[in-house]
Amino acid sequence: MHPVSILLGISIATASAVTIIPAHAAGNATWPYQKYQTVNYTPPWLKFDGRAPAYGRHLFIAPDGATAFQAAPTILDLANGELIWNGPKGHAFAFGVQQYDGQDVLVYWNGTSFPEPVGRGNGAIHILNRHYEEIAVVTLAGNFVELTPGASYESNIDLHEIYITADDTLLVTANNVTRADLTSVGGSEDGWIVDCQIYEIDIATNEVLFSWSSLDHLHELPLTASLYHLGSEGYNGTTQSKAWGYFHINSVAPFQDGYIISSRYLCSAIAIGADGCVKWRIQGRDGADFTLGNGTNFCYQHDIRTLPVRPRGNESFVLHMHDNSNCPIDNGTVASSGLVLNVHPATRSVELSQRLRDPSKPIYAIAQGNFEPMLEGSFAGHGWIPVAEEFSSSGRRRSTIQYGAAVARPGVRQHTQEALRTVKAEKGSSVTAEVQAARDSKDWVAERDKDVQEALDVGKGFGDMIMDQIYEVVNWGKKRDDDDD
Ligand SMILES: *[C@@H]1O[C@H](CO)[C@@H](O)[C@H](O)[C@H]1NC(C)=O
Ligand SMILES: *[C@@H]1O[C@H](CO)[C@@H](O)[C@H](O)[C@H]1NC(C)=O
Ligand SMILES: *[C@@H]1O[C@H](CO)[C@@H](O)[C@H](O)[C@H]1NC(C)=O
Ligand SMILES: *[C@@H]1O[C@H](CO)[C@@H](O)[C@H](O)[C@H]1NC(C)=O
Ligand SMILES: *[C@@H]1O[C@H](CO)[C@@H](O)[C@H](O)[C@H]1NC(C)=O
Ligand SMILES: *[C@@H]1O[C@H](CO)[C@@H](O)[C@H](O)[C@H]1NC(C)=O
Ligand SMILES: CC(=O)N[C@H]1CO[C@H](CO)[C@@H](O)[C@@H]1O
Repeated sequence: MHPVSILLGISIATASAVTIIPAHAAGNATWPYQKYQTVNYTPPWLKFDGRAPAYGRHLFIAPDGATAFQAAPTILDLANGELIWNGPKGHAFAFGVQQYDGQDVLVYWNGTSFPEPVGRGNGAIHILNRHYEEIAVVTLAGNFVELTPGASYESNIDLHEIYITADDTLLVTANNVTRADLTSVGGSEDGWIVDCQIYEIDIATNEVLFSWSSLDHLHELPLTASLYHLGSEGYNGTTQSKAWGYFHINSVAPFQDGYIISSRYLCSAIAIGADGCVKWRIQGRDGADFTLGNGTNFCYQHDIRTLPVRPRGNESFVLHMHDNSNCPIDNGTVASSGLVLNVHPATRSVELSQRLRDPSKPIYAIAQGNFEPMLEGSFAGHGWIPVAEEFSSSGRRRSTIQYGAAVARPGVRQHTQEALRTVKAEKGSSVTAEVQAARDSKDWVAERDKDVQEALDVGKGFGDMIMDQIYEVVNWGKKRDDDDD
C-alpha cells in the first residue's frame, strides 16, 4: 500500500504539472494522467465542468476497464483534483466510505472479475480503518461454479455490492452457475443458468447469517419475467460456458424486516422478508405488483436503496437508484439518470419524485453506476461512462466530473474507463468531527427517518426533504435558504 499524507500529496503535486500519458495502448483513447515523484501511481486528471461541488471534498473512485492506465482504489481532492491516497493496484469495485464498529472505514471488493457482457465477479471485501490499515477481509467460501468448467475461487462474493448494516453485518451478492428446467422459456429441461444469491455475513466472525437464492423463488420470480430473453448475447443455456444470466443481481440493502434487491434483467426492485419470501416486486416498465405513475419507468438499474432504510408495515418510503436503461440488448436510446420515486405500499402505487439528468448533455451508460443523496442535492456516478454529476436539490445539474475519455453514443458498448461506483465523501475527513458525531448518533438517524416519514405523509418532494434535514444538522439547526443556484 502507498499511504500518502494529504500534505505531502498536495505539495508534491503542486511542484509537478499534470503529465499527459497515453492510456492503455489497445484502447486508443487518451486522457491526461497525473504523475507524482513520491508514489508510483498515475491517477486520472479530473475535468470539472460547472460549479465546484458544494459539499464533499473527496472523490472515492476506482478507475478500471479497458483503457484505464492503472486500476486502484483512489481518493482524490475535489478542490484541485490531486491524489490524497491510493491503495494497492488492481480491481477495487464499490470503493467508498462506510461505517463499521462506530468508525468510518474504507471498503472495496478485490478478486476475479468477468467483464461485460458477463459483468460479475468472485472475490473478497476489504475493510480499512482511518489509517489505511486493513482491519477485516470478508470472504465467502463454498462450492461456487462459474462459466469456466473446473474453475474455482478462494472467495465468491460478487463485485456489485458492499453494504455494512447498523448491526455491523455485511450484505453482498453472489452468483452460481447451475442446472435448471428452461422449458418455460423455450430451452431444454436440463439447461444451464446463473442463480443469483444474497448473503448477510457477520464481519467480525465471517459467519453467514442469512442466504437467499433466486432459483428457490421461481414461483414468485419466474424465468418468464426476465427481459434478457434466453439466447441474449449468445447465452442460450446449452452449455456451462453459455449459462443464461436471466436475473443479474446488482444490489442488496436492508428493507423493513428483510431486504430490497435489484435485478437488472427483471428490471425490478424486489422486497423480500426475513424469511426470504418475496413481498412484492416493482417492475420499471409494467409495474408488476404496483401501478407506475407518470415518468417513473426504469430498467437495467443499479444501486437500489430506500429512505428510510427500514420503513414499517405499509408506510410510504423513498426508493432511489441509478437508472441505466441504455442496455445493449435494447434499442439503447434512453439516457441514464438518477431516479427518486415515492412508493406507497398501501395503495400499491409509485410516483415520480425526481429524475436527475441534464437533457442538454445526455449520458448513455450501459452498465454499472450509482446514485446517492448528498448533504445538498444528489450525486450520480455513471459507471460504464467515466463521468459523475452533481445535482442541486431542485434537480439542476450543478457540476460534472470526468475522469476518462468517453463519447456519448447511445447503444454502443464502448471500451472505456469505468467505475462501478463514484462516490463523494460527505463523511469522514470531509466534514467536521462535530457534524460527523451528530450524523453518527443513532438518535439522529431515527429522527431523520421520522421526519422523512412525516414529509412523505404530507406529500413533500424528496428534493425538499431529506436534504433539508441533513443541512440542518450540518448547520446546527439553521434552515436552508432556497436553492443555491
Ligand atoms: C488503434 O490504433 C491502431 C494503430 O493506430 C489501429 O491499427 C487500430 O485499428 C486502432 N484500434 C481501434 C479499436 O480503433
Ligand atoms: C452451485 O451449483 C452447483 C451445481 O452446478 C451446486 O452443486 C452447488 O451446491 C451450488 N453452490 C451454491 C453455493 O449454491
Ligand atoms: C447455443 O449457442 C451455441 C453457440 O454458443 C450454438 O452452437 C448452439 O447452436 C445454440 N443452441 C441453441 C439451441 O440455440
Ligand atoms: C402524464 O404526463 C403527460 C405528459 O407529460 C400528460 O399529458 C398526462 O396528462 C399525464 N398523466 C397523468 C395521469 O398525470
Ligand atoms: C426504445 O425502447 C424504449 C423502452 O423500451 C421505448 O420506450 C422507446 O420507444 C424505444 N425507442 C425506439 C426508437 O424504438
Ligand atoms: C398493506 O397493503 C396491502 C395492499 O393494500 C394489504 O393487502 C396488506 O394487508 C397491508 N399490510 C399491512 C401490514 O397493513
Ligand atoms: C486493490 C487490491 O487489493 N488489489 C489486489 C487484488 O488482489 C490481487 C491478487 O491477490 C493483488 O495483486 C492486488 O494487489
